[in-house]
Amino acid sequence: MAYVLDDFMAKVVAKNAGELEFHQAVHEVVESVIPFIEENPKYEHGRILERVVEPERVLMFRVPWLDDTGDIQVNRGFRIEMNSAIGPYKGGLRFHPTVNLGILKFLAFEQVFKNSLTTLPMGGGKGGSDFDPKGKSDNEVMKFCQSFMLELSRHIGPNTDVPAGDIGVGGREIGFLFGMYKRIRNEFTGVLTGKDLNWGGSLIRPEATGYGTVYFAENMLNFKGDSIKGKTCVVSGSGNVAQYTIEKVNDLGGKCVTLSDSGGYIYDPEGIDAEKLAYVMHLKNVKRGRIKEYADKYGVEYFAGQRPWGVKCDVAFPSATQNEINEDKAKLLIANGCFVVAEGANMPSVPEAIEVYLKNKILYGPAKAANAGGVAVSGLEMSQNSLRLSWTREEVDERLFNIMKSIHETCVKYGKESDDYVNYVDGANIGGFVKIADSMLAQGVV
Ligand code: NDP
Ligand code: 2IT
Repeated sequence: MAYVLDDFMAKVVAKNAGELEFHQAVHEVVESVIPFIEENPKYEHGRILERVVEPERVLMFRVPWLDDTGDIQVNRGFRIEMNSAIGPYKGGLRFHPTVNLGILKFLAFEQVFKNSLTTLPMGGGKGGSDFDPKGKSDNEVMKFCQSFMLELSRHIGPNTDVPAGDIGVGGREIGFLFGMYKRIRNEFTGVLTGKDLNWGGSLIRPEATGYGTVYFAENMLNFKGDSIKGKTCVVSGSGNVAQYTIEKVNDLGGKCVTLSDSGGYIYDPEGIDAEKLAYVMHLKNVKRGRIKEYADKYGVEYFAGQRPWGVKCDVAFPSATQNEINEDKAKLLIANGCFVVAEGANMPSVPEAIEVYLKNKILYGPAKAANAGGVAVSGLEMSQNSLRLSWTREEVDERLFNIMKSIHETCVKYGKESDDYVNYVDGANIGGFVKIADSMLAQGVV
């Protein structure tokens, strides 16, 4: 009997009550792959869909730590080990007060298909905590990371589960986590990615998500005989992904005019050049300040409490968080001339916004394809750790570039419609699914 989307989703919703973001992520994938499964009934016989929406393992744990006043704080820690069909669980850690089980399950689910698209042998996972690093001292962040790792270290390992960064987890946090893992296990291994260069990190890993997203946009544009050169781009967020998106857009001759954080956005019509970007990196990565300070420094406008989607542009790079573009904002982007959306963030567009992109046949690169460069270079970091050597910047960048090209080709293969429009949503979902599903079939009922 063929799958019916609504019936399948009703079961997922009943079994995972209240996990709205997880439902949203599953719905998008299942909608794409049901027609493909109808043509390939072996996947239905193998109950791949039923299995793939059920995490292999969910870990939830208490994270107690002492703050600078000597008071005891308690956070909740998570690791979702979603799917290991094609490799050890791999995916980031998010530290943000909004983190809950449903958000991490959506992220882990997306990660499974994203990692499959990279061509590298990585399963999917995600973790994190409702800990808020904002406003905490370095000492408090370290105390938290150490307590978090005390429990997490029982469950991870270089051949089992390899976490990395995400929102609120950058080089500083990876350092504290790595130090504690090493101390607990008395092992120097590639158990985390995004490490510093001095202790096993890879060149280009900090840049990889932003660079990769721009490479993906460039691939979509090249496919249409166009390029980023001369394009005006709108970027949300001002963290790791946003920063290196701007660096690569500048490299390729485009111009980025916005940045945001949870306080609001800045609009710099002249463009955020290398010098201004260096200021942003210092502001955000060292001073840990607010994006409003950019407006004060460079005399540009700041829009408190708003997102940048009303700014006229050719290309949009949402690079902050999930569900940051609603239906109205998608319509506004297109009305203002935007014809490329490349998602650096995970699931930044609500389903109704995606419908608007597809109906208007714009170039829409969904997150699991467009932002896969980050985890791809994490995979390259794992390879270098296993080989106990380091590749050059050029070598890693070239591999990243080729991986993004190959992801684009996979999307075209599975997503090209009869009028030649490439539906990258179907392309990424089906392209990511095939390898997982075939591997699960080959490995039996596990
Ligand atoms: P960072 O923590 O470096 O930066 C996050 C940025 O997004 C900050 O500017 C932050 O503002 C803003 N932001 C976060 N949450 C919200 C919110 N609820 N509302 C408004 N703004 C918000 O994270 P990254 O740059 O690493 O991650 C950004 C996105 O990219 C996420 O969706 C992440 O999952 C995705 N991603 C990251 C990868 C990576 O390698 N790092 C790989 C693939 C995807 P503020 O400081 O005010 O909170
Ligand atoms: O969402 C993501 O792909 C990441 N946060 C990066 C994960 C990783 O393992 O590098």
